[in-house]
Amino acid sequence: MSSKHHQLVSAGEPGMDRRLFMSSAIGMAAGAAMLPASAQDSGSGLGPPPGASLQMGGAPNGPKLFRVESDIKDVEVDGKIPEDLNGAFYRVGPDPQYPLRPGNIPFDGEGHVSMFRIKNGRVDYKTRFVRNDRYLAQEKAGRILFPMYRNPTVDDPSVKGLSRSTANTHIINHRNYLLALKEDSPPAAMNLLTLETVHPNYTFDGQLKSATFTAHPKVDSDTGDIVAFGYEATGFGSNDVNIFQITPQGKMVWEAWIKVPYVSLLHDFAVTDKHIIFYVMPLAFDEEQIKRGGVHWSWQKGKGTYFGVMRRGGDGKDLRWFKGPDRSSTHVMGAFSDGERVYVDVEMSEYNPFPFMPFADGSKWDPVKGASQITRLSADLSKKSPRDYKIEVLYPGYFGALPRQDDRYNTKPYRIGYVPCPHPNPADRSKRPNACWARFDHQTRKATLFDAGPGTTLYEAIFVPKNKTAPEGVGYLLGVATRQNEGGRGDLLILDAEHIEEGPIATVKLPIRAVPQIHGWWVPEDQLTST
Ligand code: V55
Ligand code: FE
Repeated sequence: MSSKHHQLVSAGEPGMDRRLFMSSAIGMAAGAAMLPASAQDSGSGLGPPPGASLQMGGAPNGPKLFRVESDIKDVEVDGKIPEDLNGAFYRVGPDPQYPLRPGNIPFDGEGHVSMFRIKNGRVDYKTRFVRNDRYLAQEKAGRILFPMYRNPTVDDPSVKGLSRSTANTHIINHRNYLLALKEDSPPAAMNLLTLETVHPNYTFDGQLKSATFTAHPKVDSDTGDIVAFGYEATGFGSNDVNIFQITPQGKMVWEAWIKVPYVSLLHDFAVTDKHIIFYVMPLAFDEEQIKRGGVHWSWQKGKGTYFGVMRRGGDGKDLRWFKGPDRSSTHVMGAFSDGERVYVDVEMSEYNPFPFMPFADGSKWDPVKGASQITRLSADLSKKSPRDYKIEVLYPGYFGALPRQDDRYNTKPYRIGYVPCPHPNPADRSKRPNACWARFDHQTRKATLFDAGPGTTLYEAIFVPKNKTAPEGVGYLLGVATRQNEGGRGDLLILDAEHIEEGPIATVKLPIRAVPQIHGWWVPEDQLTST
């Protein structure tokens, strides 16, 4: 870990680390591009700027930590909750249990889960930390025992062998559990209604062979099976990837093993009706940096990218890698196969989208190169010898990360996607990053925009179908807004997903700020009450 990077993320100076974190969040740099540092404060997919006093506890001279677990019955609502919107909106994000150590990164905060339980026009709000091995050990010790992101070599000796999971990245439901996910470990299983942690290391009744489980499983559009993977699957730093499919009843019905060309942040993947697609990019495992006490990854310029395609249901031996130039892609919006062609829509930047992730060559982060755009990657499998994959920016002028789709279309051709973004107008873009949600229609290649207005930043939005059989994109768009001028207070916004430009149908007004979010998930009423 270079001393330079230590300076970048200093937990002792909340103003400093929060500012850098907030200027970037999840590859959100787009909005912050070409700005003075002061203006960059307000850009983020993870929340409001540090100036909004409560965000991540990041107020200058304010508390360093948030950690407030809430139970609020019948939260105030402006407007009217749609009658057909019944279920629960879950979110998870890092909320450090103790201040992050110097040199550590915001991805290492402990997972705090929030739930908006929506029923018959009313909303209850509940939040709980994931009480897994790490959380409980640190609670008992009264201090941090896992001081560095995905670096077990510097752990306190008392926790050797315990799961290091923060469970802070994504949350899904499976059988009667809510699974809190961190890609370096098995899931933590929670009770869907009480948010109690019931299995801190859930291995699907011992069926999970991989040491890890991705934060981005896909739901098969036809069967409802979960298709997922684990990387570094046979141990820390290993190049093995285990891919598997689990039925809604919890039975693992397929698994395969592959190797990656080099060990990288394999954060998401794509699944179609026929294919599994991985994307290996130069945010790569850095053994020397780990030995020096630093984080797991560094941006390693020149390693190139690999777009890997294999058939579903096989043994993985047919896997082919298509090579490409250095790029970064963290999240998939949607993917589909058309005969022997595969298409994967991703957020893509020229390089490292995270300013807090170190560069192996010591270079300084450039927000322009780190800015993501929705980009279509494709490869033609009918070609005999592996060649380059194709790269096409779908909506030039629009920047943003954390794309989502109607999740019923995870493995099928799809038409509509959503992404948090700054206003595409360049002047507004520089002033109000993450003030908007964009809705993209791939059939017309048109974008529509919800502009939340000055002083508001938006987290990732999720799509909720109006009912089980509603056509694609017919339903609601849900997500949390942070009101910077109200101490970082949180509002849940509910929009008509077909007309997001009309603004919220209902606004659920929290009296405090919402817990941070990386990703969110919707569980419909029938799946909640059948448990
Ligand atoms: C991401 C988030 C993580 C992580 C790796 O792009 C990738 C998101 C919150 O933690 O460990
Ligand atoms: Fe993610």
